[in-house]
Amino acid sequence: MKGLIPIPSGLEERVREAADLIGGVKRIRVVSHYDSDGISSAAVLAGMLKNASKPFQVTMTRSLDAHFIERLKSETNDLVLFSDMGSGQLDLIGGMNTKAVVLDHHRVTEDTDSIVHINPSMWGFNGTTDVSGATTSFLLAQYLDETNWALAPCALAGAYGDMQHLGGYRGINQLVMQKALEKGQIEERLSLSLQGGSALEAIALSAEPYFRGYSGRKDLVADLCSQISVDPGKQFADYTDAEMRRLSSVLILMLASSGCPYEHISQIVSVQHVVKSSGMTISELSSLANACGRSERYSLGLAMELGDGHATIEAKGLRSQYNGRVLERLIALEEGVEQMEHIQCFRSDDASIAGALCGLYMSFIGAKSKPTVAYSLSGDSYKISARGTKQLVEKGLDLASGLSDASGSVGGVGGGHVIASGATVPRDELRKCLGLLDDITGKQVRG
Ligand SMILES: [Mn+2]
Repeated sequence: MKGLIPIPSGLEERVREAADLIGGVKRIRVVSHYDSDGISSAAVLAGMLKNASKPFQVTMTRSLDAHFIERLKSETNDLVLFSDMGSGQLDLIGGMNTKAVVLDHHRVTEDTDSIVHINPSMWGFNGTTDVSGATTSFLLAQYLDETNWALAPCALAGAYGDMQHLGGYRGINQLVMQKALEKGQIEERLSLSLQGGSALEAIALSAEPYFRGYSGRKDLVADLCSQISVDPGKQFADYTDAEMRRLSSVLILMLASSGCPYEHISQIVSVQHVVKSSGMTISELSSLANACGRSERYSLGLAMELGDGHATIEAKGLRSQYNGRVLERLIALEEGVEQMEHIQCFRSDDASIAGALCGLYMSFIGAKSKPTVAYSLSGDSYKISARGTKQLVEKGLDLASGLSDASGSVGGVGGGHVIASGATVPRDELRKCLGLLDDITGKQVRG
C-alpha cells in the first residue's frame, strides 16, 4: 500500500493483525497510561475508533496490575487495546482470555502469541528516543485508514511528552513528522519556545524556564518590554524579526545571568512545530495533555487533543492554575533556602509540587553545586523529594542510595533514581535524616 509509514515487515504483519481484529469486533475497550504520552496514545486510538464508527470506552491508569486486569475480565469487551503500557504484563493480559492488542514502547522482556503484541523496540527502534506509545498507536491508525493522518499531531505530542523531541525527532517519530510536514498538516517556525501567545503571558507565566525577577510579575515584564520597544500584548506570530531578536536576546541574558545551564538557554529560540488546523504547537498540545493528566482530568485531555475548543480553554485554565501555584513558591524561593554543607533544603507545604520545585530551583534560581531537597509534612511523617544535576551525578551523586540509606536509618523508606528520589520518614526524624543525607552526599560527591 502506498502512503503507509515504511516499517519492517514483521512489525507491519502485527499491525495488520491488529487492524483485522478491530474490523471484526463491536465493543472495544482502550486502556492507556495516565501521562502525556498515554493520553496522546488514547487520543490517537479514540480518534481512530471514532472514524471507524466503533463504540469504545477509554480508561487511563497508573499501573496495570492483577487487580486492574481482574476488573477488565469482569466486563464484556470484544477487544481490549492497551497503549503506552502492557509489554511488561503480557502474562496477565494473555490470561484475560479476551482478544487484546498491546501498543507499547517500553522494555520488552518476553514476547507472546496469545495476543497481538506491537512494540517497535523489538525491530531495532530505540523505545526511549525513536518511538513513543502514541507513535506506536499511530502506526495502527494510519494503517487502518488514511484519513487518520489527521491524528498525527496527537502522536507527536505523545513523543514530545516523553521528551523524545530533544535533539530532533528520530526513528518512527521522525517518519511521522516528516510526512505530516509534507502533507502540510504541520509547519515549522523558528520561534521562542515559551507557552502563551504574547510576550506578557509567556514571560510572566513561565515556570520552566523561570526568569528570575520577572516570572510571575506582569507589571515588571510590561516595563521590560517597553524598555526594549516590544509591545507586551502582541501575539508572537505578529512580532517583527527585529522585535523577536530584542526579546530573545533579553531572555537569553536573563537566564545566563542566573547561571542557567546552556542546555536550557539554547532551547529558548528553537524550531516550533505548528499544527495548521488549530494554530497550536506540538509542545503546547503536549503541555496541556500533561496538565490534564496531572489533575487526573483524562477525558478533558482526550477532548483537547481531539480538537475540542472548550476543552482546550479548560485545559489552559488547569495549566495556569498549576503554574500559578508553582510560580508563587518559586518567587518565595528567590529569597534563598537553608544551606547545609553538601545539600540545600526548604519546606514545601504542597507535596505534589515539591519535586518540581527542587528541579526548577536548581535550574533557574539557586546554587547548582548541591542537590536540592524539599520536605512536606503529611500526617505523622515527612515526605522528602530530592533532585540533583547531571554534573553532580557525574561527580558521583546517587540520590537513590543516599536517600534510601538516610531514611532507612531513621525508620523511613526511600529510593528512586540517582538524579531524583524521594522518601518518607517519621515526623520527628526529619532533621536527623537530612543530616545523614548531607554526610552521605558529601562522601559521594567527594569520592
Ligand atoms: Mn510513553
